[in-house]
Amino acid sequence: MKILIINGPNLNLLGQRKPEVYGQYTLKELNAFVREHFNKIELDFFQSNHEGEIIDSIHNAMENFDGIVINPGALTHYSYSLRDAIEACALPVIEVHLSNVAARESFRKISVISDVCSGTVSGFGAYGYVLAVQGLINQLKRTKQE
Ligand code: CA2
Repeated sequence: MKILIINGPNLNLLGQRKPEVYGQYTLKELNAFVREHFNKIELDFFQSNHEGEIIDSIHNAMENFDGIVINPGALTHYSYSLRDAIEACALPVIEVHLSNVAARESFRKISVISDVCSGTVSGFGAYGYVLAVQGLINQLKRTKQE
């Protein structure tokens, strides 16, 4: 089983500012934390500050991965191109956020991708990525059995 984990704009800054909101881990540490929970699953990690590169990575994932976990950063709240890419890709996609977006500014309460994703995890910090990957694995196993 192969899963792609995508992080969007500004998530390369993790660990440098706002630890009270986004936690202490750098992106490298976050990726290592997620990886150490899954030794039997192939995980690939991609981060970009550019919407088009993220969309390209979703298109390319169709050939090479079984599913995607994505934290699209602020693209979550307004990117219809990202939404279209997720809807068009035949893979299950789980949306993840480090912070509890439902408890923050009103623009963050809006996600234009949630309804084209298979699930959303929000507010559990780095552990949310582990929950998202585990949820995706369970979903993939269930659909294989059907
Ligand atoms: O809670 C999340 O994971 C977010 O997706 C993070 C995005 C934010 O725009 C979403 O509303 C919620 C932003 C990531 C910004 O990352 C920073 C990291 C360190 C310092 C400043 C920003």
